[in-house]
Amino acid sequence: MADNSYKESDIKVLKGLEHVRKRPAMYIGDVSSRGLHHLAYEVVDNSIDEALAGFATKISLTINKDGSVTVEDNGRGIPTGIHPTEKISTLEVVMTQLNAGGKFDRNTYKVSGGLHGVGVSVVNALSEWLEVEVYRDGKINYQKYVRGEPVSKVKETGKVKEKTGTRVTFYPDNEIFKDINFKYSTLEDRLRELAYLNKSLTIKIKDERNKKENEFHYKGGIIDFVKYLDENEKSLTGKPVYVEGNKDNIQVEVAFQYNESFNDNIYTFVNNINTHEGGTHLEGFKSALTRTLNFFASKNNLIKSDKISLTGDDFREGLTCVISTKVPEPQFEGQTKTKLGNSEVKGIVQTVVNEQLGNFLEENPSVARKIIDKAVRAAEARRAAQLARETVRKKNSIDSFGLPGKLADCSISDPEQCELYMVEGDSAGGSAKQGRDRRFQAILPLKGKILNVEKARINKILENDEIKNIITAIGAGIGNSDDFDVSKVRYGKIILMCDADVDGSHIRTLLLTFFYRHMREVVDAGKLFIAQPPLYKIKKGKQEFYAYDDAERDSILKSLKIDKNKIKAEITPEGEINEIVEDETGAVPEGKVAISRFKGLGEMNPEQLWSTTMNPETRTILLVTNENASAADKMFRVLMGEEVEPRRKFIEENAKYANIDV
Ligand code: 0RA
Repeated sequence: MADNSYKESDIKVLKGLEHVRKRPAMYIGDVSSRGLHHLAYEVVDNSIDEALAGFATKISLTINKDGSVTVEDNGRGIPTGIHPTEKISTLEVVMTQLNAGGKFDRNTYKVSGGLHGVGVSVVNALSEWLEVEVYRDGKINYQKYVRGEPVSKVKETGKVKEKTGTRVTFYPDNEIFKDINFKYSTLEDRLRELAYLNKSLTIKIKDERNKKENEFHYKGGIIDFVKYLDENEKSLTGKPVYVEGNKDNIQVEVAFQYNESFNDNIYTFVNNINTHEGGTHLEGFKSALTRTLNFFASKNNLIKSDKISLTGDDFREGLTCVISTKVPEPQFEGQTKTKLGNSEVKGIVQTVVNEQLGNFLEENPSVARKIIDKAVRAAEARRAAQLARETVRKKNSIDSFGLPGKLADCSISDPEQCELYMVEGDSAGGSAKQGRDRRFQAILPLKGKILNVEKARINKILENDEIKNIITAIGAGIGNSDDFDVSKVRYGKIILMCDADVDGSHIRTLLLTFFYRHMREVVDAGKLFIAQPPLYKIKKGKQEFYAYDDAERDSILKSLKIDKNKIKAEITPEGEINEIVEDETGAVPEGKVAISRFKGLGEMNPEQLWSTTMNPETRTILLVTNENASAADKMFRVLMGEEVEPRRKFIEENAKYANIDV
């Protein structure tokens, strides 16, 4: 598809779907794995619209053995009669014409905005093939398409009793998408979220490739969502507080509770779309929460010291909240078009929360006291943190350029070209300092395990030396919008380099937790990466090879025409083959082969570290992304929180998929 000779001026008007194939990113954001999954969401969204209109109650998604995806609902079915102006089946119009679905206005709260609601025809255009079956008026109607073009007319292929609905099966076009492999867990996270947001719906997911399946139906809706997010936390409020209301066709639902952690987690949705950047609904909630709780506290004389004033931040410590709004004509703003702009929504949310939360506090004074107590402790910690921040700042202005002594900085000053390697251990740090390209690569060695920020308040975090070094090396502050400025980050890439063992993965998780909780903008900006050191070195004569996993090791052995079962090898309990046959010069005699497993980065000399893990020409680094914020949040809480049992279970269930080796 990539046609480099194409210029805007060459072709004035492209027919709808042709344009989708020329410029897929304009419709689905990008053609990475993210865009691929967006295809499935788009089809599901059409079924969700049918549910929001009051007609569908069940939706199922199946990843088929061949890698195609089927989405089926029990709605009215896409109309199949002849379209009044197009003179062909309406089904064909909906499937092949851009934005045709919109003309029907099936419901007030369409899932549209941002990249949502581009229409099922976009999915069709970007699929190698797509089949649709409509169950309506006692008949089955069917049509197939190849890259968006029908290969036959709409045909009646059978009869049904009672049954109505729509079934779409599509196989993404690998001329458009490099990777057409759907990830079960990614789709599962989104479908679970949709089931929480639409309490009358039952959503099933099934993976025919490996027989995984799940079914989601939550009678309690977003109340259940909050409980799920806080599954491993102790609730301060007993059960979530729930408020709802509507005005001028705008519907508001909020569920929240407090737990004993120090994080705040507020998820906001408009017409089922996660508004990552917040907006007017969030503003309305925050201001009502602060006002109502402060009012209750002062009315009941709950703040003993007059030195303390409680701010919004204090009232959000330990808060887990889901805000779901339905807005007829949502305006989306912000960088990623996920910020609600409609100003009228703020007042509506504010009124609903003020009134109903006020009543709740009056009726549950002991819960109210607990919330206020927690906020008071948060305020005290916030004051201590301010002092700690000032000492960090002062220390910076005294040291030369304020950078930590352990940091070996790079010489180029343009941040975009620079990389910061955060390296586990002083010895690997030393090798990295010698092996690096000092023009653009900086090294910050980290001593042992950094503080688990999941279990510490901000003042304690700021007292930690290792964390202070990280903050000053990055140079953009710490925390949310006010205290962190992503434009000041001193490096284009921040690369975590840890050993490929249990301790290494623990340290990596601690670092990821720190970035996720306290420098989320670094993650969102796509600046955080994980280095991939090799696991094995294979030597034959003077030749050396590196393998990054077992499969690569085996394929190297195969290309050297060596049967791994025939080498006289020692296989350790970890499954490693350990036969090292080197002479005093370090060479291995021809025919013989040496395989060694790197136990840690420190075992590699500077040249090896450079050529395998740091040289931009040859290394592999993994970008850390945050696809689904609530799923990521839950993962960190499970991995780093207080409770041991859920952690063990999570790791057992995910070790195969998530590259977490324990
Ligand atoms: C247009 C009009 C009508 C339904 C749909 C589209 C529809 C589309 C999809 C896509 C997936 N599932 C769907 N279910 C329905 C309704 C027209 C009518 O019957 O009045």
